[in-house]
Amino acid sequence: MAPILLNVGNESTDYLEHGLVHVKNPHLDFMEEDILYHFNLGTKTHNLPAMFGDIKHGMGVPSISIMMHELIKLLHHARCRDVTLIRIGTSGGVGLEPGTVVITDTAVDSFFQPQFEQVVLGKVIVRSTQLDENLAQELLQCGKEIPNLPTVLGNTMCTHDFYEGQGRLDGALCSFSTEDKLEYLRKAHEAGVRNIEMESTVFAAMCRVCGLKAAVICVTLLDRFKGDQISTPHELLLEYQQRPQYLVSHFIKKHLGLHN
Ligand code: R2B
Ligand code: URA
Repeated sequence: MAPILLNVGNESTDYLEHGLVHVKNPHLDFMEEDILYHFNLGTKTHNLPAMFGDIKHGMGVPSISIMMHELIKLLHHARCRDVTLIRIGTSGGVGLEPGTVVITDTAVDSFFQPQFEQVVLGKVIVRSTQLDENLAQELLQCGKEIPNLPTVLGNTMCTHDFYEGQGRLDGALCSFSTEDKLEYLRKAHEAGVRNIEMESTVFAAMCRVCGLKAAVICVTLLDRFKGDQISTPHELLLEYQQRPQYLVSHFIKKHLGLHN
């Protein structure tokens, strides 16, 4: 019989230093093969490190739009029903305490318009970025139910660049003054923008066209009125990044009736 190693309460965290993903199951080490039945993959039949070892998520509209095309086709082919998609991530805050979770009311472009422009065959197709209002309200309520999780509803501006495109003064190029930057952020704030990121408009537009209920939840890493550089300590950044995940897991548990 294979030895069973149970290391409860005194678990090694060496894996964290190597950046590896940890599975909390000592039995796995003694299995000759692990068949991932639902993915139709196995550790003997497939070279998983070669197939997936270099997977990284991209950033911005082109990356998420490619992913959304294939995800939506997957959901279609799999005949999934009543699907809800939630984009979670990080963002720069506009007049908010760092660490605030923003549930997107409307995803807007750099002109504060609720639309995404897709160039198709040399012509611009304009798509609405309206998200599901009831879902946003439900998520806001979930945020309120979690202690120490500052959550607000606001518009999210999606840009095509992290530096000049978000009015940063610290890029390799900068063609504007500090006052120009602050004026733009003030206008954004007046238009209801509470955070800035790089994927929400195309995500919202594609979900809407395909009839998918969708929401966007991003934590703010800094207040852009106060600066551009993300100098928050690493540990705190990690904690911030978990906040949208907490909120979504609370929402899922409520829906599954697992919440007490
Ligand atoms: C938020 O953070 C990333 C840029 O740092 C980008 O993917 C986004 O939307
Ligand atoms: N992600 C962004 O797109 N902007 C920020 O300022 C922080 C994270």
